[in-house]
Amino acid sequence: MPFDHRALVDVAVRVATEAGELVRTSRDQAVSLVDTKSTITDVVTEADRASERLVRARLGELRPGEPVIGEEEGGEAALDGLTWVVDPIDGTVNYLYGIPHYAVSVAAQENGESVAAAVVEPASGRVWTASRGGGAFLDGVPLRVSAPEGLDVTLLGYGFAYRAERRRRQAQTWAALSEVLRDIRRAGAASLDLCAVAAGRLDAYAEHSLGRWDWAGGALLAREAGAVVLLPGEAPELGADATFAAAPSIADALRTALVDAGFGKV
Ligand code: LIP
Repeated sequence: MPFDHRALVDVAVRVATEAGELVRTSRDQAVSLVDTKSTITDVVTEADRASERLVRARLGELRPGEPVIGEEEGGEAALDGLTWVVDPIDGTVNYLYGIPHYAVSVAAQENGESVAAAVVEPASGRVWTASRGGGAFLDGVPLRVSAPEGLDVTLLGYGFAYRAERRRRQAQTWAALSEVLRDIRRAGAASLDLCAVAAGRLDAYAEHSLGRWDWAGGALLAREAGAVVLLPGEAPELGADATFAAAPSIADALRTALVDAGFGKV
């Protein structure tokens, strides 16, 4: 029986909002105990862990029997049916530094494709939502991507890898791209970068080495708002682990410019 995507969005909003409130109110204590993962800059706080524990517990109550994949505890996707994909704090470094630009992202996926999502910003209270075929919204207001006339008036969001030697190569790419674009922005939370594309606050976004949890919610919002979205593995010329989202008016030109700047080889 097909899933009620609208009902799934409501569940995602509910649990992401509850987790976001926990994250927001526990920051002073949470950032006093910080661990690292892949590199010294890849941090995790007790709030990341507590947020994911809360989301898992609430999904277990509201959607019993449906597996969860989370950034901190991992997990396996359902072979047939629904899987929940959770980033308990997307933008953990921002959270650590007290920069109020981070989110809790909760998405439902069927066979690896996002069908419902909520990206909640605890600091501002903004709630980004989308369902497959149902559109994308910020606080209930419909979203539509921008339509820049060319790359010279395109604002691109991006992110750096945690590994220093890859960041050096990425920086060379952005130096080349800065000559052809309006400007570039590095905000530090992939889900919110993808939401920004959906809202036309960025014209495009590109980054390597995201986890499923980073893009699961925001990519659905961007696609539902009309963006061209390419997930890891869908654009080999941009790199096997590239995530790309762009306004249709410049998507093809930007893909070419990224390749010419070496983005696919960093
Ligand atoms: C972050 C992403 C961001 C990326 C960071 C990090 P996290 O996710 O949202 O776009 O540049 O390196 O991966 O680790 O804060 O959930």
